[in-house]
Amino acid sequence: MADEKRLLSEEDVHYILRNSFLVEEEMRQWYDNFQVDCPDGRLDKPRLIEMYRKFYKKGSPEEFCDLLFRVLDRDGNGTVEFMEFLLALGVMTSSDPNERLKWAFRLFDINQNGFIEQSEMVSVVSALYEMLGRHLSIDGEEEGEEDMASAVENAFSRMDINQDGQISQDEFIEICKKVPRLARALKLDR
Ligand SMILES: [Ca+2]
Ligand SMILES: [Ca+2]
Ligand SMILES: [Ca+2]
Repeated sequence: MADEKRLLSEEDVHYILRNSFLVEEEMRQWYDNFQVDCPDGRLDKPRLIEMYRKFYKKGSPEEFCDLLFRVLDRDGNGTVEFMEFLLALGVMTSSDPNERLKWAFRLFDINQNGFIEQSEMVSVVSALYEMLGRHLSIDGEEEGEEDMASAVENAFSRMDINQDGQISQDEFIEICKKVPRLARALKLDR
């Protein structure tokens, strides 16, 4: 516990327990993992990419990590502190699908204007393609890169319920719950 004070104050611990679905034991476990990967208590972008490379050996996770890092680094100081990491983790492992989808929405809303534009969806999906080595399935079938644009267009228009050319958070959450296969393809499902 003495060591943990470097990364987390008691106040932080209470904040996370109050605001996430993590229990204290899980938090301590993640603390140990985080410390192995990031001995200085901070995660920078190259290290995040390194972590993802271990899981996606055939793909290139750089682009995706770029997008992910932006969401993880809440205060935008260029590194992900353990606290920020835990907050994201708390949401991603939440048992409440609304919380998980709200988090995913932020990943898609790259310019943070509160809506997902089609170009943003293309960016995120193509980053996923790159990471997975171009084996992403939107409608149950494996698709090549040339199909990606039309698959995204299709997904986008299904999500854009009021057809105003952009996807609001409500539309996003509603359709992801209604069409779990779509959510799965976009890696929003666990
Ligand atoms: Ca930060
Ligand atoms: Ca946007
Ligand atoms: Ca809309």
